[in-house]
Amino acid sequence: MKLKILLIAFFSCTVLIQCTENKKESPTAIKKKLPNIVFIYTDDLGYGDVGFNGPSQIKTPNLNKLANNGLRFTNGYASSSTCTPSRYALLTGRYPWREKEAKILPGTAPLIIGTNQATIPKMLKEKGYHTGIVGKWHLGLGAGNVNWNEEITPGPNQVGFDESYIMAATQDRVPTVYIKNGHVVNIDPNDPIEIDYQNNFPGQPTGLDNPELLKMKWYDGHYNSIVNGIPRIGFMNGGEKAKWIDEDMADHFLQKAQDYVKKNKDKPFFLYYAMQQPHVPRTPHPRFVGKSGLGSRGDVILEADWCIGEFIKTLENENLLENTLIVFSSDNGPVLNDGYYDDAEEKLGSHNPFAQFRGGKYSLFDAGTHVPFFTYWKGTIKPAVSDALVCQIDLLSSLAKLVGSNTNVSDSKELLNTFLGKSAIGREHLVIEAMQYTAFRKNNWIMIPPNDGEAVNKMVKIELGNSTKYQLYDISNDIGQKTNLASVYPDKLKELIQEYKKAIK
Ligand code: NG6
Ligand code: CA
Repeated sequence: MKLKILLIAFFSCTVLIQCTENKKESPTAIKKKLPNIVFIYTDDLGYGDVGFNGPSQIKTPNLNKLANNGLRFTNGYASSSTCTPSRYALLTGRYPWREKEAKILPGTAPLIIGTNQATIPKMLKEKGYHTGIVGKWHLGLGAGNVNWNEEITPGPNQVGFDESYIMAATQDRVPTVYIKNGHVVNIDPNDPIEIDYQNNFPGQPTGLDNPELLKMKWYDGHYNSIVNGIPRIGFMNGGEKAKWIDEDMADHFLQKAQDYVKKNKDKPFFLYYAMQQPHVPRTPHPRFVGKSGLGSRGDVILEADWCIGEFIKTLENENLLENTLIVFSSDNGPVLNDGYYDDAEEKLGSHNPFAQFRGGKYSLFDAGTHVPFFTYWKGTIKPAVSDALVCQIDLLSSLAKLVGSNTNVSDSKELLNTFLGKSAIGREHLVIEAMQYTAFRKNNWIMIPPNDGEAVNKMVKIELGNSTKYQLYDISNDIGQKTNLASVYPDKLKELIQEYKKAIK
């Protein structure tokens, strides 16, 4: 009997202690401890497109203000020189060349992130965060043969996002609709959506057959279904009421990002704001048309900068700026004509999106992956410039450290102090990917192993960095990768080859 009483007393105490402990973890307490985290991610923005990296003909005052009051990285990298692989690495912390499906995806591709895989939003969710994505997804949806008129799953909501408001792939690929938590917005059961990347639907005009219907002319690749006078990649039928208006997209995503912040400001939140600019088709809102003097590519960069300014105002007005870590970067380097005639080349003038780097989007050369990158956290990160080698792939482990999670993916290096400006030390080396070929940077050396890829993409006029010979560049003296030193420094070459082989194991 006595024992029974003792046992009951013991268990009651344990329950009581646990309750008090749980109380300590109340939402308000979590909020005090953990900062909000926002990624602002642009699409195809070059190192030289922004004012904070040096002279740019495009005025980016909002970005400059954040970068100059934050920590600007001069050696910040995307994992890849195209979108899907970079986004895959950003969210999962896993090198994209380890996943054969991590390549530019059509709008009908199945989800390429495993629902059991570690992701940043999943890791943060486990730590009490509310997680959201607004903007470009491009990591596949569903498990094949998606019915766009029903719930589309798995997608962002199955890999860690509590809320999602996305476009499926790219602005130039069908379906040209917004998808909210797995449902096409404004879907009309009487006008069902059908998507096909091989065959057109009977009677539907295309960019190839109906040039008279186009307000933007295609140069390469974009000659399938016409939406809003713009020819796209892939065929789409139905869904008239659900189609987005390209010129409103920036305002639309901005509004959704602002709404997300206002709705979730009382919990720690993670927002991945994946902007569509300056990817093609470049469709600035009329308020920005002609404002850059550089054609629509410049105009949409002005638009993106404005959106970021408005978004920051929301954080400010909600009194969140001092409790929010902002990370800004781009998914890959710049490109001028990426398949439409839009004056990006013709009106470039003296503007240089590529900065001093060689190559561009799609390239193993540095301009493919060496991107604008800064962190900003008012009152916590001191204004500074860091030369540390960092990559977007490192955010998973670094944020895990920040929030006290033990999530660990070996490709993702924990560099929290580097991202917060408390350490100048970055990663020792990095494997770079471009169209599924790889290169290796160690300190200031870049080694490109021989491959069978083409040297130049003639359509976009970009050198891809491929060669059947070994290439070795010392970017401390030759940032433009002009002189191949492979035969001058055979020992250095050997060293890099060995370490590269170890890294890709
Ligand atoms: C290419 C498209 C290009 C762009 C790119 C993906 C052609 C000729 N080019 O295939 O316009 O959509 O894919 O860009 O079709 S990314 O930034 O999403 O990786
Ligand atoms: Ca991109």
